[in-house]
Amino acid sequence: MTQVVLTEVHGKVGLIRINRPEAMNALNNNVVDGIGAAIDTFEADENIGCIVITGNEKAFAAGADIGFMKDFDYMHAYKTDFITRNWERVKTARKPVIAAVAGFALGGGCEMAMMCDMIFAADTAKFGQPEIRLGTMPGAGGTQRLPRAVGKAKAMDMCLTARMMDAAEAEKSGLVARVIPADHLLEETLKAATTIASFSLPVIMMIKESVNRAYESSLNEGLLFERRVFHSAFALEDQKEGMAAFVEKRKAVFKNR
Ligand code: DAK
Repeated sequence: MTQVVLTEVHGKVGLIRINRPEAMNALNNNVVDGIGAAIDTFEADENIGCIVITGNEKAFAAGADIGFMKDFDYMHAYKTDFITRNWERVKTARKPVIAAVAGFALGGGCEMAMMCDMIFAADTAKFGQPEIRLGTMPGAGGTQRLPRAVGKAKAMDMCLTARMMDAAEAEKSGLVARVIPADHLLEETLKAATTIASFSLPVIMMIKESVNRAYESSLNEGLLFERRVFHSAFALEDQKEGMAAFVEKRKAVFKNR
């Protein structure tokens, strides 16, 4: 049987590839379970400092698998906690997760990418929430994360008209961190992930947690959270090493503690 999720380790980076090319990487339970299992493995591995999720050159993921869910009724979706059960594992990862998107990121695919900490897009990337065409609506964060990323006007436009946003517009609108020529997407994303993973792991996690607070709290609460975490960073051996290395004009050697 084809493995619908493949994993690789590149130095200190864990790479997850969604692998259903025959279905534009549509997300079903096996795919979402596979992504969750890969994240579990990479989170438990002290050597890994950053995780990348990618698809193939045609699609990151063209949404939840339409054939799989088309006959669901309300009770089935509710009782099985459709997708929610395994879906949120990306969100709960403590190490940074980067989505490397080429081609289509539609519906659940766009939502999966937005659940990651940042998106690097190939110049071929196309983002959209076209569920309205199927007689349904975004159900995994599209109506919530998209407006936070691109603002209400563009989010309404995309969710209500089903139009796609290309990579250039996505970068201009704040949905993606970088646009990269398609041929270099993975190489450049792995390079950035390797840079992140070269730093102190507890500091990486503290920064991720603090930036995410900005979406969950008022400015003052967020600033207080940041200040407390910043103060706690003085308890790290890696902070002593990082600052000593700067003063001694040498490269820091972090021990992740
Ligand atoms: N599901 C299943 N199969 C799909 C698919 C999908 N989402 N997208 C594409 N495929 C399949 C096509 O059926 C086709 O299969 P064969 O006919 O070859 O067997 C193959 O992939 C190639 O697709 P096309 O022939 O259509 O290729 P094109 O280049 O012409 O078009 C396209 C590419 C991506 C524009 C088009 O395939 C398309 O519009 N796909 C559907 C996009 C879409 O509507 N996505 C939204 C789906 S709804 C939730 C979490 C998530 C969700 C809901 C709840 N919870 C946590 C509660 C998510 C919902 C959705 O994503």
